[in-house]
Amino acid sequence: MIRTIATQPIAGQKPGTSGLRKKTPVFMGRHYLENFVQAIFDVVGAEGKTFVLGGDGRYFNDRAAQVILRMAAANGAARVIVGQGAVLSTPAASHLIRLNKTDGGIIMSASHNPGGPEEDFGVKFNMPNSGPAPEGVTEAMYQRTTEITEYRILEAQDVDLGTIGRSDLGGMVVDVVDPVADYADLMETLFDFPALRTLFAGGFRMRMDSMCAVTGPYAVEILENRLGAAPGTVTHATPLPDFGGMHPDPNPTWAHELMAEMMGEDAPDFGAASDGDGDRNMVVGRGIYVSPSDSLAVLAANAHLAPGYAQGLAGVARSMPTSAAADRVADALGIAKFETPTGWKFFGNLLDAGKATLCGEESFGTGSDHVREKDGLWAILLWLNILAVRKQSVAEILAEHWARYGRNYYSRHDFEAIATDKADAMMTALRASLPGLAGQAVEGMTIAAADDFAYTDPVDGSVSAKQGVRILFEDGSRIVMRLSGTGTEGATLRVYLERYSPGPDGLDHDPQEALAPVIRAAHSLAQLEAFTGRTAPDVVT
Ligand code: G16
Repeated sequence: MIRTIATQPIAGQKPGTSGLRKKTPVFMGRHYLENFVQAIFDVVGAEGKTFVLGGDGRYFNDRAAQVILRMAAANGAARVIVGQGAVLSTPAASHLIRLNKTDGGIIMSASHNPGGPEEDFGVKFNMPNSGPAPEGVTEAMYQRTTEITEYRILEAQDVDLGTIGRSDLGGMVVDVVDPVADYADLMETLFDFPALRTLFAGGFRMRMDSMCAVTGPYAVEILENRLGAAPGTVTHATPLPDFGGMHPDPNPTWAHELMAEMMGEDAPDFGAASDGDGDRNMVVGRGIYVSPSDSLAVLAANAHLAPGYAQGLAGVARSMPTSAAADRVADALGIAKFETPTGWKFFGNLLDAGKATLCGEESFGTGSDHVREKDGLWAILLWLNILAVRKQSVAEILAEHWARYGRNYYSRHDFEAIATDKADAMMTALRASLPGLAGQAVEGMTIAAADDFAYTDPVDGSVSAKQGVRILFEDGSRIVMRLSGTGTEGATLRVYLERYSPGPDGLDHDPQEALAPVIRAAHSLAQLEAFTGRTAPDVVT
């Protein structure tokens, strides 16, 4: 029986950088999930449609899936394809949308944010192109949540999501599928699996930290089962509802176990980590950390070594705060380059239009046109393919890269859980100061230009303004500041720092040392301590 439940708008259901993310108790509150899901269906329409559903397995994932399925049935959906156990990594969900040509999908994840009864939960909608809904669509969903008066839900028992197979839910088909198989098959089409098997058979050692999150089963299947990496290569391989208390964010701060092993004695040849929902990646060589911006540049320069990209790249896109290292590669290759706002959704049109093949962000996201999400394991496999062909270490590949293109020293400093009014006041003052900055000297560097990044999508002409403050120096150094759109507690200030060294000397400094004057300039220009009381970042990437 379909029930129509009276409800009222709930304030604050505005999707951020990537869907709606809130504290789990908020999401579990009366009508909270239901209102948002109804708003999704009201905007995209459910009648007769097919959707994909899955999540990163965090706390409340299983219950939320049952609610979403009953609401999909009540809203007239024809079919929902669900990952077994209601689990799908974000890139695997994106792939299933494309593979089955569905009308989109709902992904339950708060990505790299911690999970658990007191931590974070999230829901986002992906379009039929399999990418995150663009701003126009998420804004319409938000508007709908401000006027909602009722939602529809089927009265029914839980669907068995633990068993692969087909069932019926109030006339809607529910197909429970293996979450890993199709994704792993896709990877086999892109990379030289025989060469990777030879690499591992030759004693190549790898450590993959799945951080008790969704990539565990994917990484075990692909790396250990299909490629023959030693059993135990994948650590923290069992996904847990609270990620074992870990913060499933693959960066040097949170993936410290991996970092310690890779910097230690007898380190493996290659290390990698992925996040809560499997779309982020961090790669580390023996004794050397690869910044995400450098990783994008190296992948762009070497992608043709993998079969899936042997024909070359149409273009490379990066988010604005990501370093310009990839631009130098694009220029050398004579291919297009794009600079978009933060948020994977901004790459969708470029990928759909065939303008960009590779995309990447400083926030540990890298991907290609094989899906419309960033893809952690994909990036790790592309690195492995490059290592297998070049037969060099990560350190050697980076050194050669910098020698050829110069080095964009780069770091991001995060200041977390700042009181929102203080962070807003700081950004307002900083924005107000922008017109007068050009020509000023700070820390011995002269400011060439300062603005607030605005983006006009080259495909559909949509404009996104206020995407981050940029302060550009005459020597090519750069400071970017913006407030995160994915946090759930106060405001997170992200300070992105970059300085270019053309080489041949000065390519092997510690990034924090190389960036020291840029860091000091950022603090003084934003009056960071005066506004926020903070002097040191909580996370450095
Ligand atoms: C999301 C987005 C990314 C973005 C990142 C950080 O990643 O998909 O495009 O770069 O958040 O965004 P912000 O700086 O606004 O916090 P994920 O992995 O959390 O889905």
